[in-house]
Amino acid sequence: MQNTGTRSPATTPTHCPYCALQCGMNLTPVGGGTVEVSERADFPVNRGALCGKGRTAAQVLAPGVRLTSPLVRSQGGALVPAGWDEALDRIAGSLGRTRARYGADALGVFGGGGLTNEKAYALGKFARVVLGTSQIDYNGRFCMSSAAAAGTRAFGLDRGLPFPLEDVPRTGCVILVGSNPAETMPPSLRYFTELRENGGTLVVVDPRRTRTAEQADLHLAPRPGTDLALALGLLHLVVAEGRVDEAYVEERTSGWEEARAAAMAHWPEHVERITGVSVPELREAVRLFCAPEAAMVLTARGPEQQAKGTDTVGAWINLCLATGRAGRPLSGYGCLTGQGNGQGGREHGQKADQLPGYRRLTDPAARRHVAEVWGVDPDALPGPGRSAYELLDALGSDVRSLLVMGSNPVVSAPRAAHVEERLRSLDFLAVCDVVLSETARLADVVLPVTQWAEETGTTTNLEGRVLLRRRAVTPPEGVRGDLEVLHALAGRLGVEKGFPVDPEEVFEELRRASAGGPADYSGIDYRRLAREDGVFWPCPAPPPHGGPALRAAVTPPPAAGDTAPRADTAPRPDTAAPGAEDAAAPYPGAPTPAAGGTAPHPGTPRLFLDRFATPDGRARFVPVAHRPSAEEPDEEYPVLLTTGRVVAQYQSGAQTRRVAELNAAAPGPFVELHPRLAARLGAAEGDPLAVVSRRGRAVAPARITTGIRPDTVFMPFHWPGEGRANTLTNPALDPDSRMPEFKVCAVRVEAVPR
Ligand SMILES: Nc1nc2c(c(=O)[nH]1)N[C@H]1C(S)=C(S)[C@@H](COP(=O)(O)OP(=O)(O)OC[C@H]3O[C@@H](n4cnc5c(=O)[nH]c(N)nc54)[C@H](O)[C@@H]3O)O[C@H]1N2
Ligand SMILES: Nc1nc2c(c(=O)[nH]1)N[C@H]1C(S)=C(S)[C@@H](COP(=O)(O)OP(=O)(O)OC[C@H]3O[C@@H](n4cnc5c(=O)[nH]c(N)nc54)[C@H](O)[C@@H]3O)O[C@H]1N2
Ligand code: SF4
Ligand SMILES: [Mo]
Repeated sequence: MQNTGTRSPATTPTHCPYCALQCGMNLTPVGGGTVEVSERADFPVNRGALCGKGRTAAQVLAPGVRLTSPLVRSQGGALVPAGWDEALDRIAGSLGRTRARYGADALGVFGGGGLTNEKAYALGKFARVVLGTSQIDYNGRFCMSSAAAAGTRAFGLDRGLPFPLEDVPRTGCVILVGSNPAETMPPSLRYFTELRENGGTLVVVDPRRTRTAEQADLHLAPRPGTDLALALGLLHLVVAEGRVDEAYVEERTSGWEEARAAAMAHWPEHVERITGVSVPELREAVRLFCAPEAAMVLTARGPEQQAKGTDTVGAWINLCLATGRAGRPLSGYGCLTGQGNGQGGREHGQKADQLPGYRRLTDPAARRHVAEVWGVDPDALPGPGRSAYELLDALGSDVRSLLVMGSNPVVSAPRAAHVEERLRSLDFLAVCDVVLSETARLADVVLPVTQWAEETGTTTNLEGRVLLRRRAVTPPEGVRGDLEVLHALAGRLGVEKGFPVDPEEVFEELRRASAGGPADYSGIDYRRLAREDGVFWPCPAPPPHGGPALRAAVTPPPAAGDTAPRADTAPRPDTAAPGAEDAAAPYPGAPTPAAGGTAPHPGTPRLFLDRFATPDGRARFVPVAHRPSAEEPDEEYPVLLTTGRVVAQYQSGAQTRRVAELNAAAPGPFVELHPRLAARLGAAEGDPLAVVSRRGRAVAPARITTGIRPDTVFMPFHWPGEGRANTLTNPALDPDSRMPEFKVCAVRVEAVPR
């Protein structure tokens, strides 16, 4: 329950716009357009703590910083202010013409994991129902998609953390793999310090001695791209040292023999040669992980953003399964998602292969269910489209027009110079953003939208906790919400109904669309979210599900006509409530609502305690073997480049590069390198270095530290221009998740004469 305590009446409790922790904060307008951010101690995830980005987030609400008028490309080629009607007419007219000429799949949509659940849901529906295109994906593909693929493969269900963060300090050991929460989620560091205060141990796996690694009992610094071998080496030792939990493996898993055989092929000495982590260090990690009764493995982008990210996460999951550390109290595998709605953003249909409720677009039952909620013919729903990088790569050829909502790929996509060139080759680009991002600068039309604090909506944090972000301030003149944009474009494209502008109305429809799916939100509503500290999905509605009150909210199908693509012509009778299976637990073994059927479902903070979400209830081992990165160093490109984040900037920097305090703390890109490599190059601290890969060249000052492997350089990716890390990165994709290999490519480093 929220303790609103002594808050002033003008103060609104809400959540940070940025990362997946979704810290609670209070916002108070204090006049003159200024909004004050203050501590909100009652929210359990951050208990009042905020990082610098959160503390300064309200500065981006100021009219001088953000967009307040639509912009259209003039005859002379400049972006000039325009009215909303003109801007919307241009977008709808252009999309309609492209579709008439080239077909619906010539229209692309690129969404974002920062969008609320309501926006992500409406965007996916807009693409499939209004545009009729299969070509939609989003930046979350660049984020946690490998963990999602591996989690689904092993457990039958993907939710970032299968337990709340509050469990972390109470387990015995945590292995943090390629995760730097000291910089990427500072308030969460407390969970790891408390773990150690409670006698637990922390193992950090990172090629760099990060601020997080400095807190660890054991820091393993593998060569970038070798986590798969590392995890296999640990599993090998688990077997060799007789630490397999045979009873658990027998009772709760399948596929152990094959996975065991694969691990046995990875001798510790062999793993040491691949990873650079010594055999004694491997043994120590196994000892720390296996000694206590409970333990966890948490991964983030380090092992996931690899062309073998899915198998890599699979290898860490195998380690958990062999030792009985999944689906038991205070034990398990989890992925720390990244963006504000990194979790919910992947559940409700902006991903190329998914429908709301985390349903698969290729599943006929899922298509029937969602088509019914949308009032369209299931056969009219397009199939799966291209993944994010493949979509960007197809711009200007197969895909001629693009709508971007909530991403800045000019800075954040791999092989960014190529992506920028593809964006420029489009017939038409429309961007909805709060600021004039590098991607918006290339657009034919830019729509200025309202921000987090100016609108209500839900997000789902890294724990699977669905939260209510409340509107706290009035938006400036001239901006409109993303939902209003979709409503207006749908109307102009002939779909008058089904795109409400009220987020609660959208959420009510999302509930029904998600009902019975893996990510079932049907038991959650705004009233409940306003009372509770969030509700963990799955949270099915109590049976009898979908009684008259809920069903009455079904949005009528869009009127048919040649501009209403693929919509069912005959309004569907609002047939019987969904079958009994919809009212049942969202997956076999999930907690069901109390008998009697009227008590609200409490939500599911902890998954898999009784069984996994697979058909037989067993977690699946997957036999995986190490393989090299898509690009290994050679004579021409002898050094490994890895990329990531610094505490004071967020993502492409579109928002945080507009805050003076953050720029002072992190003014620009840099190349982190070891003194030995620096000496070889004759480079001193601050000297400009050129980093050259097969895709391009970037220049940034040297930052010399013994905290990085001598064979590796690191660049943060938050800046455009000369120091853009993504000019260099390799778009080699994971075969399962289609994740690009942001975390490893081969480069050459050269001193640049000043
Ligand atoms: N300040 C800040 N916070 C953020 C964000 C931000 O942009 N800025 N973004 C948010 C988002 S969307 C995300 S996804 C999260 C990301 O959160 P993190 O995953 O914690 O962030 P990264 O810096 O991308 O990567 C983590 C670590 O992986 C290491 N690493 C690099 N290569 C490898 C490798 O091959 N193996 C291993 N094991 N480790 C490797 C890097 O050295 C780095 O320290 O942060 C969220 N929070
Ligand atoms: N080299 C390298 N590249 C990476 C990564 C890496 O580790 N290394 N990490 C990858 C990861 S994990 C991620 S998540 C991506 C993120 O990369 P991006 O997708 O570029 O992320 P953001 O900078 O958050 O972009 C969000 C954009 O949407 C705008 N925006 C914010 N809120 C809203 C809203 O409500 N509506 C609308 N319409 N717009 C909004 C912001 O102003 C911003 O321009 O980068 C990836 N790129
Ligand atoms: S940790 Fe994340 S959610 Fe919390 S204040 Fe910082 S950016 Fe915002
Ligand atoms: Mo991310």
